[in-house]
Amino acid sequence: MFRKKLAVLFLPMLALSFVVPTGTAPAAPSVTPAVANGQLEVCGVKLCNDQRQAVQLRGMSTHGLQWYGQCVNDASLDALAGDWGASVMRISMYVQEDGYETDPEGFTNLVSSIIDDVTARGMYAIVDWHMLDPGDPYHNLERAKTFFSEIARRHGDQTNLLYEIANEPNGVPWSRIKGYAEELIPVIRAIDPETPILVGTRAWSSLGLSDGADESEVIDNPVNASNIMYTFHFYAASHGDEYLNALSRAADRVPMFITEFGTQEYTGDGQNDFTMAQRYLDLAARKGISWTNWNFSDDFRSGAVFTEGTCPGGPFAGTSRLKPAGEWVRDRIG
Ligand code: IDC
Repeated sequence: MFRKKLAVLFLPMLALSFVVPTGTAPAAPSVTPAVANGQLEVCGVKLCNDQRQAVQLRGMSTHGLQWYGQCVNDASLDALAGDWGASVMRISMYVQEDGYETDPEGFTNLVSSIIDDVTARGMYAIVDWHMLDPGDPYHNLERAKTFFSEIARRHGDQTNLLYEIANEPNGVPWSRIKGYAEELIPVIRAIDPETPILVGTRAWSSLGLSDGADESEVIDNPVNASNIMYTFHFYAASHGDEYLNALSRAADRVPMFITEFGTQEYTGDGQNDFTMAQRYLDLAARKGISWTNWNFSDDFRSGAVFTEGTCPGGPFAGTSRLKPAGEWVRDRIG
C-alpha cells in the first residue's frame, strides 16, 4: 500500500539526488529518497539503505506541532521535498506544553496524517517524542508506550520511518535513559520490528557534556537493543569544540544521528555562528552522520527558517521568505 501510494502521488519535480549514499553516485534521477533507499537499517556505526550502503539523510525538524502545525502543509512539504531537496522531516510532537498529553488521540491522528504527507513526497519521517520538561523520560513512559504502539500499528509496515523515543532527557543519569529505552523498545518492536529507533542522550542529548560527563558513558554502557542510534543536539553559537570533538569521537564508536541543531544559541535565537555550524556539518559529511535542523516554522526567533507571517500561505519555495539561517540550511540540505 505504501509503494502504491508513492507511485500514485509521485511528483516529477522530485527528480533530484536527495540521498547520497556515501562514496557512491547519487541516487538515480526520478526516484525519491525513500524509494531509492528503502528500509533503513543501522549497520555498524552507520545508517544504511536496503542495499546496505551508508546513507546520510538531511532535512528539517518541524517546530512544536501544537504551536506551528500551520507551517506543515501541502505547499510547505512540496517545497521541502522539491525546492529544498530534503530527504527527511522530523515531526516534533511535544508531550507537555499543551502537546500530546492534552489530547492523545488528536495528536496521534495529526502525526499520523503528517507521516502520510511526508511519505507521499518520498521523504523519510522521524517521529519525535518531544519530551523536554520534565526531563525524566520515565515521566512519560506509559504515554510513550501507547503512542508508539498506535503509530507502529498504523505505519509499521512502511519503510520510511525512524522513531525518536526521547527528544532531550535532562536532570537524570544515563542509566535512567537506558532503562527507559530498554522498557519501551521491546513494546515497539513487538509491533514493528524493523524501524530504526533513535535514543536521546544525557543532558539535552549532548552525550552528557552539558552535565560535565562525556560520550564514554554511552560507549561503555550501550542500550541493550539492535538497530538503534543515539542522538546528539548542538547549537553552534553555544556549543564549541568540546562538543564537536565529543561527537566526532562518539561517531567512530556508536551510531549517531543529529536530530536537532541550530546555527545560533541554544535558545534557538540570537546571532548565527555559521563558521562553527559549518564545522559540524563538515564533520557530519565526513562521517556520514544524518541531520535535521531546528526548525521549519515562522516563529520570531532566528532559528526558525521562515520570516514571521509566512505560514500558512507561503511562499515556501525559493528564498524570499527565509531568514539568514533558513537560507544557510536550505543551501546545505539539497
Ligand atoms: C524551544 C522553542 C520555543 C519553546 C521552547 C520550550 O523554540 O518556542 O518555547 O523550546 O519548549 C531544544 C529543544 C527545543 C527548543 C530548542 C530551542 O529540543 O524544544 O525549542 N532547543 O531552544 N534543545 C536545545 C534547543
